Amino acid sequence: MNRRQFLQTLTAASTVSLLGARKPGSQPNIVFIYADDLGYGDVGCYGATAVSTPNIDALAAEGLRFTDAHATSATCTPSRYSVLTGQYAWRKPGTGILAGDAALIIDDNQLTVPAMLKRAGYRTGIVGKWHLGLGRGGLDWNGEIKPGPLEIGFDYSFIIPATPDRTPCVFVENHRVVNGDPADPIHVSYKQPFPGEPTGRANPELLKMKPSHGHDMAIVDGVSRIGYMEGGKAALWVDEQIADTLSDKAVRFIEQKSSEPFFLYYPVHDIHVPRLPNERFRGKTGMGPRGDAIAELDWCVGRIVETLKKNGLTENTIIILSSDNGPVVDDGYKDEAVEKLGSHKPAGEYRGGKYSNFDGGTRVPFLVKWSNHIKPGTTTDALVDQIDLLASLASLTGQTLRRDDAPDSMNLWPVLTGRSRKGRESLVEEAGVLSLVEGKWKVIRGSRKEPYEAATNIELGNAPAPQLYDRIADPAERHDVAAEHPEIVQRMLATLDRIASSGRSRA
Ligand code: NG6
Ligand code: CA
Repeated sequence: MNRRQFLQTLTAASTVSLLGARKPGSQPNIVFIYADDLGYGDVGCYGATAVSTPNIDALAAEGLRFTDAHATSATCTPSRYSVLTGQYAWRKPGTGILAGDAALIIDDNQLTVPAMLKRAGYRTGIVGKWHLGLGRGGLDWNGEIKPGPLEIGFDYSFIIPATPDRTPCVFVENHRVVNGDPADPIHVSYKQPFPGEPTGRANPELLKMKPSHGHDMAIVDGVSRIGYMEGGKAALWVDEQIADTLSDKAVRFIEQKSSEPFFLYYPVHDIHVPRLPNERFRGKTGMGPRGDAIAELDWCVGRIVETLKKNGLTENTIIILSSDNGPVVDDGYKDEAVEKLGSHKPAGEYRGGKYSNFDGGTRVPFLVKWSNHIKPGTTTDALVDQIDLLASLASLTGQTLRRDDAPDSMNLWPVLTGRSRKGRESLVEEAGVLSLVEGKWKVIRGSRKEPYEAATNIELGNAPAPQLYDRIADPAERHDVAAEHPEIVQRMLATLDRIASSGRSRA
């Protein structure tokens, strides 16, 4: 450790203990807005011009913008699992994209962000997309739905169980389906259709938005989904109203009077498919529903900022915004996203997108705003990962983690607040295979998987031999230099194996 690093560590340590020593009630509130499938280049403050995102841009203008921040995975479930538990999802089998009837994948004994903050005296809530499974298998949607968010540390929960394109298409508030009707019980299956229920495959004439691939099972609100369901007619959501419903619940959670600080995890449904923003946003951009969903997302962000302001909470609330994986244009519906994309670059200058081993899969917008603590309008190229939120927020709230808690989460609180530029030295990214980023290098493991997916038109970045990219000279990962540096490839693959076999990456 050189002198500068030593001083940084010292400053970080003393700040943490000072904050930790604050009296209960003076801790800052935390809102984590987690967009779905929002790409690096999809918002104004990261270069988009075809869509305007004034509220998201304002977070950047008043806070800190990261240019090398990552989701741990190029798809939803593993990223969300990693954020909440501080453990790389790939360590645990069964953490790929989950069906809507999957069991909860977080164990009872795992520390989570909400459980950790609860320990520090926070009131904790989730409003939005869950996608981490519910129950223990064979769940009865008409009874008590648990274990779920409340069992892993949230005091309040209002969720979309899986994704907007997966059944069941109902909200679950705490342990119950909202507007569930015992006279019209809900059944869900991912194996076979229910007799008498129309499907996208058999009844395309009933659809207002047609699938381009997959998504030909149960029809809800004129849109066919993944998975089958029957019953619960009064409980079914209307896609065009999801943003309003969720933002109402988020506002209500913030405005609840209590002496405790709050943590709101707000995983919004935009801009995942099916993209059906409210009519207020229709035509707001020239990019069709995908662009209009970005406008709706921006409105959701604005509503949170407004609510904090109205309640005098602006100064004492940290807002963090990011996305669970990179962008996809055609994710299974004919919604004009491809036709109307124009020159917009959803992943910015990066290659690939959602599902991809290339950086377009995991490099995402990441903004942190905290008035009077973070210098407005700053940008950092420090390497950070969303998985670091757990250890970082533990440090903010003066808590020490046990060795086995959140084994891949690093305390980067000084970096997340702009007091240090020294981010991670390395990180593991998960897509089709694992990649290791270390300093300026990134190695992608070799595999026999498809290099390209025709349905989504995404370069997945799989290749039989390991690939090596220079992230500084070649951020778009166009020139594989593995053949020129076999020793670096071997060393990095050995490091990756060591990180995998040791079960942890935090020292
Ligand atoms: C894929 C779906 C895609 C999306 C994704 C999960 C098909 C053909 N594609 O399997 O539409 O739902 O899963 O997205 O069904 S995520 O953001 O939740 O990871
Ligand atoms: Ca996603």
